[in-house]
Amino acid sequence: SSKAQAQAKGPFVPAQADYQKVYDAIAQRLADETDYDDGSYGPVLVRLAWHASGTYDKETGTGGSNGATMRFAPESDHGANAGLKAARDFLEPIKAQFPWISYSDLWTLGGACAIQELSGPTIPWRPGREDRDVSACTPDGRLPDAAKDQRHVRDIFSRMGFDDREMVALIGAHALGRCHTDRSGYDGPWNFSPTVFTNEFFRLLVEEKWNQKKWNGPTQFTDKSTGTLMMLPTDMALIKDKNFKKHVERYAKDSDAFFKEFSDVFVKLLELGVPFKTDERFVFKTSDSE
Ligand code: ZEM
Repeated sequence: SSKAQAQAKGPFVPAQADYQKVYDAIAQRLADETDYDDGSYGPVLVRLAWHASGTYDKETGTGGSNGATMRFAPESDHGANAGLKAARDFLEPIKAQFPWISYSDLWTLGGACAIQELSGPTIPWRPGREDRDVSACTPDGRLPDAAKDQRHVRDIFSRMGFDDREMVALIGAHALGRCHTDRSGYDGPWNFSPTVFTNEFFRLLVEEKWNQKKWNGPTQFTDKSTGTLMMLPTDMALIKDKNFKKHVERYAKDSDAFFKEFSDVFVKLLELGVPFKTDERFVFKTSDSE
């Protein structure tokens, strides 16, 4: 029919199965490329998705994952984004294989895939972000500064539209990955399994004794038991502030609550400011379930 012909000639409209192929390609590359950091690009992919999204300002509606403006200077050169080229480059072969996906969808899908592949909760994901040009770059200073205190954490995350509980849940992503002296200036991982998504960040925060590290670098904290783990000043703020601490204690005891609440708030983070045309979210199969 003429309708079928028109559809055949129209632009390619990807379906869930097409996005699952992208997910699978990212998961396969994560499994293949183990010669990096603690053996996985997963943590830095999560950080890319977070920094792409965490520039959102609810008052002006600017920033957020829509646009993928971190491809361009000045945003790529913002101090907070140091090291994220590793994550962007990791995803380039995926973009080449699936040229129809926008960078902004790809980077957020990369974060969702990494969380799931590193044994974290399911992250339902919605397509529809469109890339924007350099003029949409956000000003420096929208992402949090690890040297600061609870007031700063609240200022930054309430600008995105999050409440205390959501802020604490989100920062639980520090179960993953590590700090690099040549990126942020800080050094070390938050726990002993930095490539597995767990509630260990919270458990260690409440159960360990944390002392200020004696070194020439920026102020950070180290665990009394082994001296090999780290906390940032903003991480310590989560137990200094009693409204934050009650959620830290809850997540330390209840991994299921953390997984559920993290998933909800990470989905929200990845969608801030995006003018979606559809309400439907996709739940992707992990590599071990297929
Ligand atoms: Zn992070 N984060 N982050 N974070 N982050 C680092 C690493 C990682 C803060 C911060 O300054 C830093 C959230 C919130 C906050 C991840 C995810 C999320 C590093 C180390 C710093 C300094 C960077 C380096 O040297 O490579 C601050 C101040 C935060 C809030 C107050 C939220 C929210 C996240 C996701 C939901 C992840 C996964 C990493 C590990 C990256 C890697 O390369 O291993």
